[in-house]
Amino acid sequence: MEHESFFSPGHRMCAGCVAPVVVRQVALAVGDRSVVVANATGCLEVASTIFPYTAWRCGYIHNAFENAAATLSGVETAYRSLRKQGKINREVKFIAFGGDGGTYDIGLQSLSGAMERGHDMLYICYDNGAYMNTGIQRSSATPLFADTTTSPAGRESPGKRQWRKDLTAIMAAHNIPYAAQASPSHFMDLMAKVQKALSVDGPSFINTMAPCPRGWRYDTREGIELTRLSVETCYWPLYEVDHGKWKLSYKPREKKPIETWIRKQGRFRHLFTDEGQQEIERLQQRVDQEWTKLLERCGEAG
Ligand SMILES: Cc1ncc(C[n+]2csc(CCOP(=O)(O)OP(=O)(O)O)c2C)c(N)n1
Repeated sequence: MEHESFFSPGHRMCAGCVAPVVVRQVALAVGDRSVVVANATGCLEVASTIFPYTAWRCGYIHNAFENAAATLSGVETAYRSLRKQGKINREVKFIAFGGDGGTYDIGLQSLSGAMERGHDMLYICYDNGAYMNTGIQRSSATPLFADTTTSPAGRESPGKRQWRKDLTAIMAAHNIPYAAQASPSHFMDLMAKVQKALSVDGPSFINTMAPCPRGWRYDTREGIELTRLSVETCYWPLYEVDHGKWKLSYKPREKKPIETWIRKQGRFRHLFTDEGQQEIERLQQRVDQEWTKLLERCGEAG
């Protein structure tokens, strides 16, 4: 018999939003194991728990924007104690979901603390590249040159001026048993990564791409295609760091130019002018540099 997913349809995420696709894929990988989910404030939480309804068919905690990992640390510790006392006999898995604002930026210290203390939990960031829920403000995950409400493109500025923070590498630097980057376009890979992350003893982290039609300004049908192009252009490479060992999960047969990914997004429209060509080249150079660095880390260079 098919198990019931811990995330039900009928939530109120926007049409074309990829975050719920990610959660469904994670739920498929989890199967019928018992889970407790902690969810940082953000689109996923706001649109899936509109009182008196909820899309979550599991133990679910909504907490402040910045402390999903800290909250889950406490719950996981209480669980270990109750298990020791023989008051709980079944196995429970702990999963936190946070957007990039709640993970890369404002929740980073609580996440870092939870990872360093070694709590047995999986933290999943659904990275849509901005604070989408509150009106598309830039985050440290926003790509270089993207137009957002707090990094507006115009005569004075080409959009966001910084490259995105490499959060997956920062998590790997915590020397946790498992860290990975995934994309729902490669769902078998994403689900295998969730399985691995849940099987390790201790903390694990998965960073997954999750486009937002409002913030990226794309046709609602194209969300998954955009995740695929982010991987094929090597803007969002798929890899894992399993007990310290870096491993590439997927190598595009032919690396596509970054232009194929940004052309489909309204937040980069300002680059498609004569002057913008220079910026597109800078973007390409940075993607190439980061890709070479990753190949070296994974022992795939040359
Ligand atoms: C300490 C604090 N600052 C700001 C807010 C307002 N706030 C709620 S959700 C949100 C943005 C969430 O962005 P992100 O984590 O990227 O998730 P998304 O909405 O994009 O899914 C902000 C700024 C808050 N709730 N708490």
